[in-house]
Amino acid sequence: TLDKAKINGLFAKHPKLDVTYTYGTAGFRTKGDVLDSVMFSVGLLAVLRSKKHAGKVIGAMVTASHNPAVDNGVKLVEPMGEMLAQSWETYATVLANAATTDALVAGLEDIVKKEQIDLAQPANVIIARDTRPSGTALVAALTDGVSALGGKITDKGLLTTPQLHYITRCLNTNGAYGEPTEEGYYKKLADAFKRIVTGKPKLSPLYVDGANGIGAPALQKLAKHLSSDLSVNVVNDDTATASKLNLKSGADFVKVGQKKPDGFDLKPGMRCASLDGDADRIVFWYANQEGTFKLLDGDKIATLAASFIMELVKEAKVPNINVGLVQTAYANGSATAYVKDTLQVPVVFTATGVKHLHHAAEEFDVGVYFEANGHGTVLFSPAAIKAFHTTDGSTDAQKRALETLRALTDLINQTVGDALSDLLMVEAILVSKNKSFSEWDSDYSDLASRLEKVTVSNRLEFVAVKADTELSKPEGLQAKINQQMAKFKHGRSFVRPSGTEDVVRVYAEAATQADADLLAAIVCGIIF
Ligand code: 16G
Ligand code: ZN
Repeated sequence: TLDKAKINGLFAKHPKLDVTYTYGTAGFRTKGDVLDSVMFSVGLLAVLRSKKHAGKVIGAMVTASHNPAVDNGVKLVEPMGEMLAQSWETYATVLANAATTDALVAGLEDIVKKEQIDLAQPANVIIARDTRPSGTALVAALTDGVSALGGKITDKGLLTTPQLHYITRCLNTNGAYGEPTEEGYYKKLADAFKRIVTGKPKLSPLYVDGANGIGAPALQKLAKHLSSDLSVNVVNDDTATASKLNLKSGADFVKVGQKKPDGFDLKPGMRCASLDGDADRIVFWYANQEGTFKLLDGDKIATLAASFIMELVKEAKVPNINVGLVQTAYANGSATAYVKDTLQVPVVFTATGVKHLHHAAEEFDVGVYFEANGHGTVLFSPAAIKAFHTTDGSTDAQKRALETLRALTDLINQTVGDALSDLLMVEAILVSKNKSFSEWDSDYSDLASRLEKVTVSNRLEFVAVKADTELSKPEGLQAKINQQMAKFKHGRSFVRPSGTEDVVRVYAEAATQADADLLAAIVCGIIF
């Protein structure tokens, strides 16, 4: 049974504020100073989740990703490194909103009963945080929650989100996935990268915007393992000045604003990339010969990866490997057309949020998934990994393709989208194909797009359906949006309530930037 006195004693240190919390697309996320009680409740839930998995390690990551430095949040990681099972999100929300010990204990008992949890099982939790100042106290609050139910918690300190996912999986697979340490992570990635690029001509240096977050020191450490094989310069690496986190920098700033971050003197031909605050997103960018800023977003990364892997699979002559791509409504229409028509790879659409894409990608032998915002990875099925290891190549070309595929399965983070792993994947592909950014960019040209947000009185009145491409509510609104879309060449627009902010998002694309801007403005006007 639950030790109510102990729970009561520790809960008293983390009183619930008069705030309603929701476990959303990326866990709990709000201002760092209202999260103390939430962290405590997440600690409790993590213990139950671990017990449900017979004591396997559950990860807890304290981060607010690309949001400002004053924000924070937390998300739970399943034993194999995926995001928390969706069916448990409601439990998280219930516990976070319990204001009294009685309500909290009732909530816990309800979960124990519904999930038939054996409380005698052990519980193990690991926790890490990004560089936000509120992180330390929040880790302490979550630790109290774990202790309140007698669980064991290990603080892994400062890590990127994907590093915590990686370590969680390592710990639950007896090292089969790699060494369960930050060093082990760098070693695994660096070794796999070398297996692909060694002996091939090098590319010019890559300038990486670290968003003044945890990704900056992490990339510097990774680069040490790669000395001569990768030339990177980390810019925006000031993690000591908290307020600078994601400020006029980072993947989100660059993608949404379609402009370069602070700290760069962009010259034609320079190769650049931007990470986000917890290093699970990356976008690439450069200036063309005219000096114009050009973005290579998640869609471009996905198409680059899909086409490279398709080629390798053909060359390696591994039978019955189906390659598929997963996108969201935010994918540029040109990207989708290119994948379907030119690469001839099937495309599946899911709702926004990594967990949806991740699960859809698991249906393929090689499932490439990326959100346009730069969050994504490539998943290899166990059957595919086995086939790459057991197929004997008869020609040199076939052997090389097989070895590259094997290396890619080690290089690409299998748990979650990972900016550092994706950075190395893109570099490995560009080195292998001897491709410049502008050559990569010329695979297809993006339709112009615009992303806006609108503050409405109640965003929950907006219900998105069909993988976020249409609104079912408020009634009649979708028909009005359709009417407007039809007026523009290549016009497409959709509206969805944000899962992370109290706003409604509006996306529009069209043949020209002026049209995309106008369509977005019109749709904003309709919903406001
Ligand atoms: C979260 C999601 C991201 C999604 C974004 C949408 C994860 C790890 N992150 O950041 O995938 O693109 O939310 O935000 O799932 P929105 O709902 O506010 O538009
Ligand atoms: Zn992030």
